[in-house]
Amino acid sequence: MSDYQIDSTPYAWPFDGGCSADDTALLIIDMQTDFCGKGGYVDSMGYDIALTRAPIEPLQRVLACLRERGFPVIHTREGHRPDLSDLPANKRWRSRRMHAEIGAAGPCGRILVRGEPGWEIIPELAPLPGEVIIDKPGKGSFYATDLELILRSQGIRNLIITGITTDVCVHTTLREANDRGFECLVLSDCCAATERHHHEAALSMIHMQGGIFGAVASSATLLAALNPQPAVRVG
Ligand code: C5J
Repeated sequence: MSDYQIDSTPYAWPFDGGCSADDTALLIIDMQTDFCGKGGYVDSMGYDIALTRAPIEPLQRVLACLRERGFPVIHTREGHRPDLSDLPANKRWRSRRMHAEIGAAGPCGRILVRGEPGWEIIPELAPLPGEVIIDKPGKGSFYATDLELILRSQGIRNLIITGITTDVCVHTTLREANDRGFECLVLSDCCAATERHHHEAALSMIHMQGGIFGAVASSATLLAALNPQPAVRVG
């Protein structure tokens, strides 16, 4: 497999020179109706879903390119069991205060409950048969899931991280992954937050201390690295 290096900041990613479909996965976090669809959880809390929908188009381009090149794709879904036995009381209390109580009926079914329409991944980014889907009860994709076991079993060392929201589930997953020694690249326009300044701050934090959690690039930069232009001969 060919090796790629991405012209990211604050360093060229990955740190050790190159990545390929053998050791690198695309992780798409929580692109569910509840986070970016009309009548979902984020919409019910009163946020502007134009922000959380912005990554859909760039993500479609990245997904198509990485699928074509054989990179593993892993999707996550945040949600709780229908009996809410895995829903912490403080999470429920907070969501109730925001008028979007987890487990309550809403326009897209019961909010953030597994199997409900709002919990589904949006059709624009639907997983293909055979792609891994991680169901998680929390913000981090490693907490109470088999994600780490799957990554280690497949020899994945590098993660290209995308999805929503940048400051919550993306950042929590990024930090969990970094602590476990996974080398992470966050695609800036393939993520979004419910507030633009939180998105910017979350991306900025990744750059601290020489890339404390990894590196950041745009989808265009990633795609340029994956589709190198042939050199033009002059004269
Ligand atoms: C939140 C998420 N924001 N996917 N979840 O509650 O970021």
